[in-house]
Amino acid sequence: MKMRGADAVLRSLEAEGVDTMFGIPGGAIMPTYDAMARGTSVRHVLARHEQGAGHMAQGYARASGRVGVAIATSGPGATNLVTPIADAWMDSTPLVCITGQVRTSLIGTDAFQECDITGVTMPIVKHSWLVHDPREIAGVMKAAFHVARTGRCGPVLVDIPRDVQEAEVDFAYPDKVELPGWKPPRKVHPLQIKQAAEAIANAEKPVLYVGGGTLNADACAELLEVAETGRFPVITTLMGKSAFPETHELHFGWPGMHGPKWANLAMNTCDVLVAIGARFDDRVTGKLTAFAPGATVVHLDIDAAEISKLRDADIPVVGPLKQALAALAKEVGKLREAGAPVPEAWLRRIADWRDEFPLRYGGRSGDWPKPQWVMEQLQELTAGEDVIVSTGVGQHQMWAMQYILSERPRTFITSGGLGTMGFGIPAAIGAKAARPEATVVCVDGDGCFQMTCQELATAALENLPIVVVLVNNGYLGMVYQWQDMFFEGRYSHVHLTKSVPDYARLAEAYGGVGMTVTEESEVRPALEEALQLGRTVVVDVHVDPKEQCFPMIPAGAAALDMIEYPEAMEAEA
Ligand SMILES: Cc1ncc(C[n+]2csc(CCOP(=O)(O)OP(=O)(O)O)c2C)c(N)n1
Repeated sequence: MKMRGADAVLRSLEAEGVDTMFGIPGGAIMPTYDAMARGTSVRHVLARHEQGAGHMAQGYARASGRVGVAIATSGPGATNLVTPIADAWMDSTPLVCITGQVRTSLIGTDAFQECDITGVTMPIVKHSWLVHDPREIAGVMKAAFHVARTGRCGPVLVDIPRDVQEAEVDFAYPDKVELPGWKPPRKVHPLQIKQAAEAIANAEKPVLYVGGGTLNADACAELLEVAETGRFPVITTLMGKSAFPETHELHFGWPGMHGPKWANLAMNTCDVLVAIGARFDDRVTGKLTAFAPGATVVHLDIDAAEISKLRDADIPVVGPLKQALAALAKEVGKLREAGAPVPEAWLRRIADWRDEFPLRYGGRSGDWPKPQWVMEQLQELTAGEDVIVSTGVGQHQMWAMQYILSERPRTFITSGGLGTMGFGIPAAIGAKAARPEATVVCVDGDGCFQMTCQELATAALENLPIVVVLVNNGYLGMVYQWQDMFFEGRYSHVHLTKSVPDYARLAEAYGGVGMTVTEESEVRPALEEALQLGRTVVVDVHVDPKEQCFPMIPAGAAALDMIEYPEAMEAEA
């Protein structure tokens, strides 16, 4: 069928089953926006900043399991997408970013709004294409979606010059992908599964260390089967949070820098550590050479490059996790039936540690509610409901990890690898677009909020209502905490103040509802109301600015050298 390149882009998105894309128009992408005006079944959500559009596409992808699509113009539009692309790269989020480029005759001439965006993003995409010929569009789009979602998920970029969008082309969407160089593993090796099953089923002190790859692989049901068949304790990373129901008796928290002591004790004293779609990130391991000493490591991952990257794997299992975990559950079941011992004593020991070293915070120390207590109220009010939580980056993110219990897959969406402040609000909007029936809550910090709060207009006007619970301590809290603990209390440029801007009035200016809460007694009613309203709401909760996030493993320290909630603070409280 004859059409313009721009129409071919939209017909390709439709052929891929895309229902929503997020973006902002501009000169070099105008032909494609004009094609939208002429008609497409794909909903376009108009963001207020391309970074917002990119994080929305990420939130959409993480909540739905489908590929997120972001679209922007050349030059500054494209460079504004760099942070979400890097974020998606670090957190293995499937993303197709489409950017306009200056006309092919102008490329390399420093033309208006020219930027070599395929060059800029080279190290942070799985692949990118600069489309020179309109006849390439259909094949490139097919390949882009295929690469983003197969193997280890991640971002790709399709850069399309304006004249290529305008040129006429005979469009046919291919059935097959022609990519001889891209062959992600499709099968797991039965021998690797057998070896893994034997090591795990016979372990005295096994731990399943579950990362975000499990969610990406849609392998949560299979994970549950492995854990329940073998009665293995499960510890989920920040990125793996929600891959396993957190009220399940076999769930034992989150590892690493702000993980509870019981989880880090279990990870670091286990005899068989089973990493499942996890990557031994430094925020999880602390000092690598001191991490889980003596444990036999079984590592399951779709990406062979992760095996023995940081910690040698004794038993590698490379392949799709859904298949691998299903096979592993079967093998473990056979071994259990044949009499392999169930690690009940080990499960009891971890549960005892949990009783002995619970998460702690002090009582009220002054005029403000404690942030952890606010998280507990949010947990109580949302337990059992269809709620998705996104977060910003900082102390509030860690408290959300510690106190909000995720029950269903894809219900906790956060920026793990890149740690991008400003991720929370747009990611929540994208999640709402993917799952309109769910209540979407963004737990944000006052610093993070100010990086992307303009997207509240998008939420209000595009009918994508979200509830922002602002943990407002008036500080760049996590940096304040580090200055307090590691820089002898020399606070340097971390004070924001709680009341500028007036967050509630700002929310109203953006077409939402604003509430300011300064008293403990007001917290629950405000949250209750916000969760019921069905509108975009910002609940600005002024919390104790002195509260810090514990336990904490200082960067580079051994995991077991963690700092616990200081007695002094407790006494003061
Ligand atoms: C874009 C970006 N800039 C800087 C940082 C460094 N950083 C990490 S946490 C943090 C403070 C976040 O403050 P706030 O949003 O108020 O959250 P809090 O820690 O107080 O809960 C900063 C500045 C970052 N992670 N991302």
